[in-house]
Amino acid sequence: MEHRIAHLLATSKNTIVITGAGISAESGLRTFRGASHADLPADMQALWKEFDPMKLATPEAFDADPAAVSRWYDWRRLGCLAAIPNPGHMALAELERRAASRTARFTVLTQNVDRLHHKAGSTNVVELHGSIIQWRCTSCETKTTPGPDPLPQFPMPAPCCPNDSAAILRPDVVWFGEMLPFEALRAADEALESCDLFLSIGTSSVVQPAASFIQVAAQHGATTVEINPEPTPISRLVDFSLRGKAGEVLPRLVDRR
Ligand code: BJW
Repeated sequence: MEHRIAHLLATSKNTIVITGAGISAESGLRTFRGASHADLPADMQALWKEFDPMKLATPEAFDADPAAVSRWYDWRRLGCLAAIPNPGHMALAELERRAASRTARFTVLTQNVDRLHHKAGSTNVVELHGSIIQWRCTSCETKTTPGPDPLPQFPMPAPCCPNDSAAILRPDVVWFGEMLPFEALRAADEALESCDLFLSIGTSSVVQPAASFIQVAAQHGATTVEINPEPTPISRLVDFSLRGKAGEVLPRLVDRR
């Protein structure tokens, strides 16, 4: 099966990969959901097993307690800044380079906010759920990239708004109930229209609208592949399901050309 998928990767004209937290797990970043792992310490289990998403990842949570939400996101921001891409990220960057050399398209739609695809060298990356590395002013939307030290104050006043004393920064991520960035949705729609190969990697495929992209791709005639160590709601719908870690499966696909 891997041989067949490697062949598809080498010949497709428009590949889309959607990635989720699982691809960054091998870089030491915690997933949100997924099976508990006896071999992992409690502080490496899925985030939503330890934290309540409704108290952290919604605009209502931020309105109710901006200090607590900002502190939690700053803790995660520092973890993402320290993380380095793993062989899964590197393999996707290599597949993009190979696609470019034969004038084929290769797009990474990522739900991840960690910027590890960029660090690995991927250039055509669409951040569906924003970025934790970037923060934005709640008043004027100006974006800013805080440095590598912990934010000194919670909530962090927005330096771009000296005339709005209530303006504070928030992470530039997409919370539950918020719209995805218009530009990201437009880029995803446009790529999906002519997609002939769609890979879903390291995502539980439960969060909308990202979870539905694979069906859109299939409706346009794309071959669909999932790479995940655990079954998900799309496992029975895809053409090929590869059970394994992204950091192990993807380099094998790259090497098989
Ligand atoms: C490995 C591995 C290894 C482990 N290798 N794999 C339609 C129906 C029902 C509900 C809705 C709907 N449309 C919209 C909604 C509401 C909501 C939603 O989908 N809710 C569902 C949970 C039910 N969606 C939204 O609110 C979205 N907005 C929207 O649609 O706006 C319009 C609208 C609004 C209101 C009503 C209707 C329409 C916004 C979603 C924003 C998601 N935000 C988060 C937080 C981002 C900031 C942060 O980082 O804190 O995004 S939630 C969290 O989940 C994060 C992720 O990007 C997202 C997806 O998670 P992901 O990446 O799949 O990770 P996991 O942890 O779930 O899975 C990891 C997988 O990896 C597992 O399967 C493992 O097995 C695997 N794995 N190791 C490969 N080594």
